[in-house]
Amino acid sequence: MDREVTFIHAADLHLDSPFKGLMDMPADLFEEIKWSTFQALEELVRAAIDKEIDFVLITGDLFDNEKQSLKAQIRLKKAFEQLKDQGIAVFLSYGNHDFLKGNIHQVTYPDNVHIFPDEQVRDLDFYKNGELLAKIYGFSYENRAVIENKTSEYIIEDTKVPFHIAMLHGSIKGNEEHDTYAPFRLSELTEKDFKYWALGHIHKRAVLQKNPYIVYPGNIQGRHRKETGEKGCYLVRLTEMETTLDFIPLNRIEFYPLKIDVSECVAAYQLEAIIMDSLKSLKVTRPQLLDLTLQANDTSLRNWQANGQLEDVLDIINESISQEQLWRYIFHVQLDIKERLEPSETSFGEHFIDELKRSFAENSGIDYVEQLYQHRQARKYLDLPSQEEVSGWKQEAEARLFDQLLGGGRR
Ligand SMILES: [Mn+2]
Repeated sequence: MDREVTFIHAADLHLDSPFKGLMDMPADLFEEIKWSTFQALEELVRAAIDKEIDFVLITGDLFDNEKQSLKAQIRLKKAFEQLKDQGIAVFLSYGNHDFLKGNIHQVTYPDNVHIFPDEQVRDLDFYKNGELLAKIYGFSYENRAVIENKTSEYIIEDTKVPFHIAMLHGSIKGNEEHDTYAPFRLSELTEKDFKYWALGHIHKRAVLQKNPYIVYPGNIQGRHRKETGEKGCYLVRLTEMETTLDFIPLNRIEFYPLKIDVSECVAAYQLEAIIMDSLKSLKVTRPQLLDLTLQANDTSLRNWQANGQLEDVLDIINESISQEQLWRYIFHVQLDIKERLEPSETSFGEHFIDELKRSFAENSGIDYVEQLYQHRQARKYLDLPSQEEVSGWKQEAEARLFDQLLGGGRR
């Protein structure tokens, strides 16, 4: 008989994320945004019940930080109770954002929830109708970082059990975009006989390999402009013969990058109509936070930004689109101006420009922001930015600086 299990694989819930970067938004929208991680969790529970799955796997970073907000713990407990009512088990491991030693609250979860208790890889049993159907392997972070490779600790002993599933919160060795925790090589995972590798840590969903499946489900709700598009979890069905995977979107609010060409505008007021037209042409299925890029061929746009006219236009647009049932809001804007004067045409020598470019290339950018993050008062409120964030800031600074220096002669 071909036996089967079905489960949901989620990770990086980051419940109660503070969305600090959006605090300037209208208060009612900001409230809604702050609830979004909890709503995504509700969607997850609904999907688990609708699809009548056997269990849920959550591979680390359930909470946004080690303090594990009490609100998040209570919500999570409720979610787990709803799953328990339907006979659905939960297997969870803690990650680098919610490591065990940082936990200050003492909420106890219902007994359908199985937690990996420490940093040693262990296996937990899943029984269905009295049969030991699956073994789930994993570990939890005890401290903020696990830097050693854990793959050698994943060992299958009881080969009579039909399904072996591994949970691992970490990243591929040599991945420089993210902090490398519990680093692994793909070959180290594939050479073992696990049916499925349920990864966590990387917030962008990715199926790294199909035989066996090695999967990052990504986070369940985007939290900033780099976490775009649909976010959710995977519904996985394992039989002894095959594995099927379906993505289920859970996010309540979507970060949406949008590029609009406004090169035909000759006066600032014309921006409004062009932007509105292009917004109207888009299909909206959930509230969106728009990260707008305006493209133009000359620097008038830069001037409209400098004299506040662009901001006025965006305020008017936001006022209108934020009233819609499925609201949208432009929370970030950047300019992409094609025509740049050659260095020789400016008052700056080529040598100076080259020097500046070299300086950007050689500096990571962290030196310039580090002081702020180390400041005694500031660090209470600010989390250290990721490498990705810092390099984003650097790119933006570089673009602005060169636009102003090289476009300066045109004003
Ligand atoms: Mn995470």
